Amino acid sequence: MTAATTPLFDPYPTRVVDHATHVDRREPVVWPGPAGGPLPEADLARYDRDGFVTVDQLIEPDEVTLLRAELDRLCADPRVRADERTIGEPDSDAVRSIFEIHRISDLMAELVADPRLVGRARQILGSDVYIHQSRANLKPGFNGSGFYWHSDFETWHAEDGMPAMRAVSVSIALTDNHVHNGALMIMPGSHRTFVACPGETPDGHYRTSLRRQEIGTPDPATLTGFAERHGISVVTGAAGSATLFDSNCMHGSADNITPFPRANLFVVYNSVENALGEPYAARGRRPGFVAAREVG
Ligand code: 6CS
Ligand code: FE
Repeated sequence: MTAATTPLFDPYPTRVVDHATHVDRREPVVWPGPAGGPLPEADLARYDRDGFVTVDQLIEPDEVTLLRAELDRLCADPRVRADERTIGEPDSDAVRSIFEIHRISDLMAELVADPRLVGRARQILGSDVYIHQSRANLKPGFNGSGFYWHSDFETWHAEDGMPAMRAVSVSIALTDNHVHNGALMIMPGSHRTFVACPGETPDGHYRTSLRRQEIGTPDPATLTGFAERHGISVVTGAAGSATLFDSNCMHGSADNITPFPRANLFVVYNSVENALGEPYAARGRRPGFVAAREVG
């Protein structure tokens, strides 16, 4: 087996200069592939245009109840709390995220393999898919911290060696996502521009970036221009709804200072044609629990 190597040409150079630069997206958003899938044409068109689409009640209320109880069970389990895949809140001992949750919980494993999710991912990516990353973001009431503006692809390209923009995130709301409790914010249309970020990737960056990301985030001037050009959509939805968003959407979410948790399950499906190589802008690979390297 030949060692994976990073090609000499990098179409999306990032973290190499001290200022943000823009590169037009090279890949399709909705990939051609075997026809058919659960998403109606209108949803595919909206996803192509905006970079995201929301599906009301993708999962049923009784499923939500079971998944919420499972999440509570995991958060109360001292072994889970002590696991390196569990990330704490920066300012409290509450849980911020549990990564690779589909390998920790059988119930979550069942959900991420559900055709209601996988079928939509295959339809958008035009190929078979595998799970690049899964996580629960708990965003508890009163002290659930936010996620600063970023493109996931910028990190997955720079730090995980993801070659192209051919991955989709599915966010399943396990609690009601209101405008006020830290809902996902996406700049519609931002997925069509790659924003290279300043700074150099520190060794072991994930140990800090998963708690509070600084490297791999655009500067305020760039974000101001993007927000003026694209606007900002606040993605709300009842528990059980889902949002599918492209790997390169500029997105973030605010702190949650309300009593109402915003607990979402995120699954990232990557095309089997887009398997990870060596990082494009980091000295070492990230661990498998944030960037899976087995495609099958
Ligand atoms: O670094 C990552 O892979 C994670 N960081 C963020 C802020 N979003 C995507 C992913 O969970
Ligand atoms: Fe993200």
